[in-house]
Amino acid sequence: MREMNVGIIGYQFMGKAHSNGWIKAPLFFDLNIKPKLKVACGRNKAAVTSFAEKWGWEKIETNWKKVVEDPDIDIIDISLPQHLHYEVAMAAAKNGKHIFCEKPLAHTRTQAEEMLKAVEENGVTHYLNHNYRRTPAVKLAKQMIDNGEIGRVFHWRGAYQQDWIVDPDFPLTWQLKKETAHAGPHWDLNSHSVDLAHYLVGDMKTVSCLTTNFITERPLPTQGETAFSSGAPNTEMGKVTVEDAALMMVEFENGAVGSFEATRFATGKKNANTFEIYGSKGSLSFNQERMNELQFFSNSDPENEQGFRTIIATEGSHPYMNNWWPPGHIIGYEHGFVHAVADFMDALDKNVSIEPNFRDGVKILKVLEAGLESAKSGKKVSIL
Ligand code: SOE
Repeated sequence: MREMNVGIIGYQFMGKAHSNGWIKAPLFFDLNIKPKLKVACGRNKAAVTSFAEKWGWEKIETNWKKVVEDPDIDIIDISLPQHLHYEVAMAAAKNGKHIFCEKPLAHTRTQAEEMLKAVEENGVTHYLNHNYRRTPAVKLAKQMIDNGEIGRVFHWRGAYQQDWIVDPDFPLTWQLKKETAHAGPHWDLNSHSVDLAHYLVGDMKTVSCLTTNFITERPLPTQGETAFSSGAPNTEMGKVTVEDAALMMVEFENGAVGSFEATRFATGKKNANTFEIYGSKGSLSFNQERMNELQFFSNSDPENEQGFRTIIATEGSHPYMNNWWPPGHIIGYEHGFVHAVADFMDALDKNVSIEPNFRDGVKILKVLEAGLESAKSGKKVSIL
């Protein structure tokens, strides 16, 4: 079997999720090209060495420039926080590497546009990892909408709710500072919801948005502290420079209207990436916390039997499912990353593009940036 060498840059939460994808995809999917876990890169030598040993990366590197310039590497996996995507992606594209990039695409829309130009000019395959598109229930929703099963879409209602910073003692990690995160849940979470809305409903033309902060100062992080692991308490405080919650309303080009809510203050909601889509013939509703299920209401059901029904999206005929287990043997969060790798390798094999990609990433950041502009001005903003 043909192989392509992968160099991964970043080794934390997404580094693990992506590594699992590179490992599992050729085991569960019939791929013509197999990804080879060649080099893992990170600044902390001890940490990246232990990551590479655990996940089976052949060697390590502490300087990302050496990885993107290495003629032996075919694919660069950018598993870094988004403020670091630009430099790596630009260099990878110039060196002719295919790119598998974590979301959101970039820190700013301008960077994203330059990144798109670079990958197109260099003719490399580019993928942006909005992983939820490849949840079987979401893919099924897409098929049902395309088949006209809910008719003309009137409403999109998206809410992405988490609660990991409700505690005022939660430290000021990189996600809470403008210089590293650009914005708060509006960038981190609304980027996913806007991607799903683009995928399922269509492009948007205007946006109105408000953002707010509940906690404006937090303890500075201590050594080794990250968003997902706590360290020793710190009494030194720093300013939160991104929003804590963002609420957005949009008009779609096809006449539908939509709302988005992104927050890290929805106490009790851990990773509730939800949407509801209401159409002329029926409706669909999804909650990532119950990701194997899709709720479907159909006007075509006999009137006295109508109601939302739960489709367990695990039948072999549901997208991706025939590669996994018998019906009812549900799958999880990590499977979306495996599906993404399988589709990415397939796109490389067939020399076709894959979605979402950097073009979609630019489109998403246009919406989000218009949202921030609207939140600042208090006015409705056109997406240009
Ligand atoms: C943290 O908010 C986070 O890990 C996001 O960055 C991911 O994109 C999302 O899928 C889960 O939550």
